[in-house]
Amino acid sequence: MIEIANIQKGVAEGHFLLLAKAISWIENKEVGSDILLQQLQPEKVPVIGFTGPPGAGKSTLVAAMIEQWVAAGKKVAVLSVDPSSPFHKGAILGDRIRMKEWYTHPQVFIRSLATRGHLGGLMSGIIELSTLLQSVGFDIVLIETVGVGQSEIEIAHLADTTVVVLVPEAGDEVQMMKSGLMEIASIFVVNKSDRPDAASFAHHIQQMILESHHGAFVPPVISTIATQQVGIQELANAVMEKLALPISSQQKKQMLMSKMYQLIAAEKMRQIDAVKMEAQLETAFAQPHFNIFDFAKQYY
Ligand SMILES: Nc1nc2c(ncn2[C@@H]2O[C@H](COP(=O)(O)OP(=O)(O)OP(=O)(O)O)[C@@H](O)[C@H]2O)c(=O)[nH]1
Ligand SMILES: [Mg+2]
Repeated sequence: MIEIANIQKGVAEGHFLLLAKAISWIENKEVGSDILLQQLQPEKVPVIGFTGPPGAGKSTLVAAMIEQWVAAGKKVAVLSVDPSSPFHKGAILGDRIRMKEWYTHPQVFIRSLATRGHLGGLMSGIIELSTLLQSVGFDIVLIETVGVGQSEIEIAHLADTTVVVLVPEAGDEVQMMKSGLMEIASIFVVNKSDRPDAASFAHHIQQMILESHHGAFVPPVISTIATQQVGIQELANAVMEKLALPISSQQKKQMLMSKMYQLIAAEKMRQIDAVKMEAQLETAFAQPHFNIFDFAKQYY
């Protein structure tokens, strides 16, 4: 059994071996890992999501943000999530380079999560691990997700603040924003602002926000050049301003509800033996009046 107090002690001293072990333990659903989760008492540690299309510069931005917070004496944890497995290897190798100096820093813990190897689903894995990180002495938890589609929107429901990273040449992403990203973004970043047309792209995003946002909070649009540290201070300020805004109990409840759905769905799915189901399905499908709803009932 891994004791939370011992993980906390390690984090306080800048040793993350036990934390890494606990994470693998939770990921693999080892016996006793559920008890560890049930003992967690998360602090009010902000969870900040960075999301956007592959190669937008999320990791470079995250690395730059880490620098800001480390300089301010904070302990930072990063979960790097890649639901689109084909990019996975490349992304992690890239991150190793992009975040090189932070992999060994005593104030920084970085962990990559792959879709596979998560018994019970990626989303519930993120909920478990971010709650663990909030409970063992970090001041900030960052979640980087590559995504074009539903996954990043789901992840946004788990974060207190979501930074959507776009690049000037984004075309499809802007289309996609209309169908969901617009609602979940707390802050828009136009990274790679060293590229031509960056200013007009940022202006375009601004227009879209003004046209579609009806709430009291209007997400800011921040232009950055992550590789040159341009706009990083502004981004850090915007994140802090967003985090300082009060959250209604309704919003809190919604976040918890969304987490509950993920946890329950994952647990239910974990109980299903896919190999057995496939075999049963094969037999059932061969019958003349196969009906999927009738077949599914045995799993409800
Ligand atoms: N010109 C320019 N290049 C940048 C900027 N920010 C990042 N890059 C480069 O863009 C490439 C991708 O950067 P990453 O930080 O790995 O992007 P990412 O969004 O984390 O990528 P994935 O995790 O693979 O989706 C790298 O070669 C960076 O050096 C920028 O502001 N300007
Ligand atoms: Mg990355």
